[in-house]
Amino acid sequence: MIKSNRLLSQYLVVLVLFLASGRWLPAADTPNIIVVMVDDMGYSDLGCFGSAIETPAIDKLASHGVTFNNFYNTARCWSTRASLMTGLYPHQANKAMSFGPKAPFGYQGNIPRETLFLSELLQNHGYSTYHVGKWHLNNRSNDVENSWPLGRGFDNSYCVVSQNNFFAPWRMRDEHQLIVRSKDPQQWPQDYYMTTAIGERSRVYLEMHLRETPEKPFFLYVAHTAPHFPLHAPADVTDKYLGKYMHGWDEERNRRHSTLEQKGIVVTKLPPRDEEAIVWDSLNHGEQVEWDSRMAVHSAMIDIVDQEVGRLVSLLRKRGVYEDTVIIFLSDNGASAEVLVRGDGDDPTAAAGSVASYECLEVGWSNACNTPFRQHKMWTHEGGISTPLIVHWPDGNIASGTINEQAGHVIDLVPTIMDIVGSALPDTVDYPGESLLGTIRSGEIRDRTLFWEHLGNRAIRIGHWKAVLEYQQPWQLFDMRSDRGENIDLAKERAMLLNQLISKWDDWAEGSSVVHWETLPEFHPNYPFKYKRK
Ligand SMILES: [Ca+2]
Repeated sequence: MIKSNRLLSQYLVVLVLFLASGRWLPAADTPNIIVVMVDDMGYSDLGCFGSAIETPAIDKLASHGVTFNNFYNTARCWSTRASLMTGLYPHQANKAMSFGPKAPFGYQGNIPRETLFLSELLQNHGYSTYHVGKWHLNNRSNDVENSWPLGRGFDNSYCVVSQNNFFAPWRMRDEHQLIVRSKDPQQWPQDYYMTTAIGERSRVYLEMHLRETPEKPFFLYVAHTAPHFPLHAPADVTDKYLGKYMHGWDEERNRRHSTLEQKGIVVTKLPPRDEEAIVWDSLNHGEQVEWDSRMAVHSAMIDIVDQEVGRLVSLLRKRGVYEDTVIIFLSDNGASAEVLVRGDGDDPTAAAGSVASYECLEVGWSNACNTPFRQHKMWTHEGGISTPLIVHWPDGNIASGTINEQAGHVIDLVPTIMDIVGSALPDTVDYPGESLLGTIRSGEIRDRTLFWEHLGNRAIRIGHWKAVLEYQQPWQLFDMRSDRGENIDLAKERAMLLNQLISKWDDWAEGSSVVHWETLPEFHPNYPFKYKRK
């Protein structure tokens, strides 16, 4: 009986391999590509990066893939998405801000029609292309259709338009249709949750693809809106984490810092608590319970993203396309210290994470989520621009299970993905990024020169040196080999080196449509926001 079972299973394996190689798998040199991007996740929010949040599916991608620990985004939602899609710095794509046609190029918000998107490049290379979730690249002009996913190279798109309620996102673009539903959460299914819906549609597209165009490789871009505020999550998942953060943000930072060092992901002195954050011990018990619940909801939001990643991976396995699918995971910016109430406002009597609440992490927890770094979303210090980047590709002959210290930036993903699929980049464009495929396979490290500008915050990294400036503050200089916590400012000690870096930043700014924030006052009368003050 055992023997016949074994024979049967061997026969099934052969049958599956035959069917797979004959029809269901794309050619070996054209793997499928999945990009999973999360929104406002802190550097150490994944379980494998030191948090207590349960992310087993993403942790497994990391342990079987290559994890970049020196990878960067642009510090903000739309600008990172512009770079992800175009391979350009956001200013070069006219998407540093969305100030409209009167602003200088770079800050208007309309990505030029002739700037090709990753989706268009892959579509031209024979890929079926699917978008699910956040977009944030539509513009202010009347040419709305052209700037939505279906106008920019995606065959199918399920696009979240309103992001102010995870239980009732009342405006969506489902393919070409703008769907406007009730704002009243009572009119929505009680088990509706946006992250789950995004995961479900991802699997619907994947099943549809394998049913209808299995001969083609696919590109699936899953842009989760979690864990961006409002802090919303189903109570049963939040319950898992309630009470687990009563130790406060200082202790949480210490725990994460310790784990990051033990794992060798980042070794640096932990910077002091953000000066805007309240001292935990000065809070009374009731206040601590309230803050604990916020972090519990944040944890639940990431936990649910992970569950959806797990379901997607299971489907890839079930359909026999797991081995030759590249999965790339990252966050668009660091955790956010913003204090904003949008949508229908916050009912202070509502339970944390529930539909009538509208709360943010704020500075204390954001500081902890960005451990071991300084600052938050919107800053160009390490806490604003750093993200884990995980590249998982079972058939890709990659250095699986390694942590890669190569400095990289989201501008590298277009060159990397086009390198992976074996297609040349358009030679009409001077792409600022580089393919990471070589280092994904060999682990070899090269010096890079990378630049940032957002809201007047600036940075440049050359090799292990980073110069960084907070708007209206002096430039600082840090050694990234030993001080990613940005604790020891070497600006005075290494003034000549700093001047060289500043000069390079100025050259880059001039050649990349970056203007000095000081020259744009009419476009941002309310800046700088009080991003993190309670
Ligand atoms: Ca974001």
